[in-house]
Amino acid sequence: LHAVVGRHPGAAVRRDDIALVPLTDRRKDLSPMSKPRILVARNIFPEVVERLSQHFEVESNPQDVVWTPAELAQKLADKDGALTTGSQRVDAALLAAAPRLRIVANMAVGYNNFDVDAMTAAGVQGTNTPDVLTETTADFGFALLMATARRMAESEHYLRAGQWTKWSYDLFAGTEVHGSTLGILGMGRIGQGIAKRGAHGFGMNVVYHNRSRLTPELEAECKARYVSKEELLRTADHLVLVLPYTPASHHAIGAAEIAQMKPTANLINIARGGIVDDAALAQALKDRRIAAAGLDVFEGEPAVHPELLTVPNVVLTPHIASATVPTRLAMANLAADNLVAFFEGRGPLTPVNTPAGKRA
Ligand code: 8YV
Repeated sequence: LHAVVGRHPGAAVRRDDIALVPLTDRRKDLSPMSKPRILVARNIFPEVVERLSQHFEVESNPQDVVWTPAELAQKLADKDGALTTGSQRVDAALLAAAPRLRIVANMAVGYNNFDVDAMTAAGVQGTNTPDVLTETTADFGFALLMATARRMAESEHYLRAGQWTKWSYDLFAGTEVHGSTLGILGMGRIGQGIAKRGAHGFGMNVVYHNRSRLTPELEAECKARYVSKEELLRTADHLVLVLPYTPASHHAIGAAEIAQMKPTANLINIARGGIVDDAALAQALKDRRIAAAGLDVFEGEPAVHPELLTVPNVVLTPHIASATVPTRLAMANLAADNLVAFFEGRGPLTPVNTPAGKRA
């Protein structure tokens, strides 16, 4: 409850206008034409929050508290829009608790945190941040591939632990990158970026599998050949996962798929936790059924399967594939631009759904 003075804009303030009313009612009463209210659900660049404040009444989260779903619902009870990251779940229950909410702008290209059908049915617009992170994320995918193939994390730990006493012919001998076969599962923009790096930079033979085949022009640009998932698993020396996480891609790589891979192969996941069965992967790495893995994403992250923390032949990074300052800034700005464009009536820039109806 907040003490409120002057319930009618422009009216002279009288002592008996002072009332204790809930903050939401107060704002409604004070200015029916007030700016839309926006929640910025995680701490982001202050300059982007500042820019949003020029258009909206903003509640931000500078302490970067990771709100529970119930806390998030409570914060959204009086909001017209939200800027989220991949860690806030937007589902029917949340939407029911946020009757004014009209748009959720995700600061991520992936939007598996959205129940898109529930949003569409509720008339809530969703947006994401494609394109601005493509090359940065492809760079990281390739970096993780290299680090995994050439055992960079494992060998660094060994050196730091003071275990390096002499050269030996097979000390951390890894897998060849140049001239090898690069397999890509999921051939969207980021997959294509990785394919180009592999084909043009490292002379790799690129094969891919995707729900739909690329045009002949794009296949030529990427020097990539379309194969079945079985052939991809069987032939890749380095298998990179860059597909969206959906019910259909849950555990797309499990024990059965790993069993089809070469014992010398490396598996790289920069897509989403849950696409790989982490328990099955940890067991396979332990048993050396594949050579190594590079993982930027995990089932149930930020928790990591305890077995993955004990096996040496895995490179683990904390979901940082898009993490360069210019790219994260571009992502935050695009999410903000989506909110501004939407409330100015210009329509969202990068929508992920077409809501059935409109919320008032
Ligand atoms: C984000 C990502 O950092 O864009 C994505 O889909 O996975 C990352 O770039 C993460 O989702 C936080 O929003």
